[in-house]
Amino acid sequence: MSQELGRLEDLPQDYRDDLKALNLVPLWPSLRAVLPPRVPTRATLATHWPYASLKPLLLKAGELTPIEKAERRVLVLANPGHGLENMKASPAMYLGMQLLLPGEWAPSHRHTPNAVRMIVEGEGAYTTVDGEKCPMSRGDLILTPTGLWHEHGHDGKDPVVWLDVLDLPLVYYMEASYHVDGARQTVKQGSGDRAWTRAGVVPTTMFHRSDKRYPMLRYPWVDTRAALVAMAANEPDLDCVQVTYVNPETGDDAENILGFYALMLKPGQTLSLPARSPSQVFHLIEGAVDVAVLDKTFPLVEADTCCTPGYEAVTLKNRSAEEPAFVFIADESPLHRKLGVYETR
Ligand code: GTQ
Repeated sequence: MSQELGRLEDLPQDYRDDLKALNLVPLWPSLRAVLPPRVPTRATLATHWPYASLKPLLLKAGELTPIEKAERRVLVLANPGHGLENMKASPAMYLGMQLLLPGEWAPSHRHTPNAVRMIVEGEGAYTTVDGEKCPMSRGDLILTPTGLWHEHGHDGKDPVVWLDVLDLPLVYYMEASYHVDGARQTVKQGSGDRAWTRAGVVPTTMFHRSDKRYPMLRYPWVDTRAALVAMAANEPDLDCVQVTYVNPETGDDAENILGFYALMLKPGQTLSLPARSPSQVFHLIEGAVDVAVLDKTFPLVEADTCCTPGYEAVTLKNRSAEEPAFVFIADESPLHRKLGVYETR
């Protein structure tokens, strides 16, 4: 039974003043707000960022602000429900579209928030993470986990754009967000995406001593896409053709706080995802997909991004009856699971 509770105004002013002077606050006027019945209060609004409208503004930033004046030339995909200045897509997720022009250099640094990059368009750029040079191609996922040095370079001819996904809002909220600048990294031999080329056979640990917490930093899209296509062909009745980006040594989520997935929708398929506690981000790599949540439907075209609040069912519909569609998903599941608040309804 939810009963009307006393309001702040019900208390005598002198009593309220005495509380305030001692940094004390009565709970009961705020109890229902912080513990609402059954469903949490969510500031996250379902929001769509169409790439076609964002891209000219990102290219304009390339003219207006030289890389030296930006360090990272990024337009943040901010959720209006959280206040644009707070730079959140959801409580724990930050999204940014980053532009690197041919010949530009984004210098080495490391920071406490974890990041990944989903490459949106352009060839010839690379990011060096922990000494590993990772070429960037459309659809590739590249990790820059907490504490690892990273810098971006571009030897190609055309602008390169990628989507940054960071757990910055959470780490900032924890008062644990900071960065350190560094010198240009020396590129080391070997790359994780060559060491772990096939699921099922992994380098023998006795001979392949990986003392790395993050052994695989780059997940090439050609491999991820092929895995999804093979999965769909192997199990024609499987509804949710989805893979999780994991640490290939442990099988754990690739990073600690946010989860990353790739989903294939078969031609004409409609997929209903149950209401789950974490917020989600959908980025369309290939095809044409409607994302429906609450009273909104976002008609995603390639390179579009949208986010949905937690505790709501989401329906994905492939608008093409002929071609499959491929979606990159980021969510807050690892965080919710670690905190013990993860739910499916
Ligand atoms: O490329 O290192 O979108 O440090 C935000 C912070 C990108 C990056 C962002 C960053 C980076």
